Amino acid sequence: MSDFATDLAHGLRRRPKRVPSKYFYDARGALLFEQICRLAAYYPTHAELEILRRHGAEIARAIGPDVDVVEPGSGAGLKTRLLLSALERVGLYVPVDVSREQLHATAEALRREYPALAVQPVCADFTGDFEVPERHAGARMAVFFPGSTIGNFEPVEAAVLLSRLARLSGPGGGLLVGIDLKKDPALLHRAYNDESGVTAAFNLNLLVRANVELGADFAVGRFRHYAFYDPGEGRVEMTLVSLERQEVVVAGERFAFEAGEPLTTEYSYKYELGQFAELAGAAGLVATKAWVDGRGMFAVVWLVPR
Ligand code: AVI
Repeated sequence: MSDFATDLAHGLRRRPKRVPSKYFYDARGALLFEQICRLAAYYPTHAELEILRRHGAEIARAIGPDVDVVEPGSGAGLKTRLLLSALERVGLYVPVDVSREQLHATAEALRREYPALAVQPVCADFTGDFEVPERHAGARMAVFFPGSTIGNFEPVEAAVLLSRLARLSGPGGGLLVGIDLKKDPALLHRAYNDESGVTAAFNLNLLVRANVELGADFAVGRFRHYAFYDPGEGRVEMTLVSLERQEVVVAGERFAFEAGEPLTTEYSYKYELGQFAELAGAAGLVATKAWVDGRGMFAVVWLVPR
């Protein structure tokens, strides 16, 4: 059985029902996510790009020259270009992603744009173990983890992931991490419930993917995208709510949904800078610098081993 089948069946047995958000990103999911990033209401991308454009030189100074860059969950690469252009003498760039086509297309484009740069893509799920290609002696490693992807992990898992990435970066290196900041819940609501319905399509695509890849029989029209901010938990929760009592078969197993029952598809944690520094501390990292956009929506943090 595929990991997707195992994880989905396992998540459907839980109460409340859950599925890991990493399964959003099949080819259609990746495209829908790119569309989300272009929405005016989805401020994280715009805010992070503003930070990288405005503070690129200072970020490059914090990271230092002669560095290799690894990017887990690399995606389409606009932020990557801003970072690579700001840094002084990058030897090697290692994008790590599950989407093979996007990974190789991005790698090819970067090789053309940065002829002096060695680009060695790794097709892997960065939440598991992955090998980084052989590096030249003495190379320092910066792990670039933008987009607030760290927010999609529950705090304990996030600390585990940060400490794994810290081991990858080694003693002289560090992690450049994008985090979404706590803010007016009305802005969060708009960002995760856009009027054009792109986020809804992105969320529902998980069921489409299960039908196509696993032969599941989700009646996609009988589920509704529902995202809300829980201020107590400090996270946006994306759910798919069953509009009626129904049964679904996944990998030969039958699952019952009550009318109104949610399937949680994603958590997106929002942090205060101090809170995130504490989380990083639990992973053996110190936040030495942070850059925030003009509206105080998003931060890019440079973390180094303690
Ligand atoms: C990838 N990740 C950081 C996005 C987020 O905001 O948590 C995924 C997303 N979900 C809904 N819109 C965007």
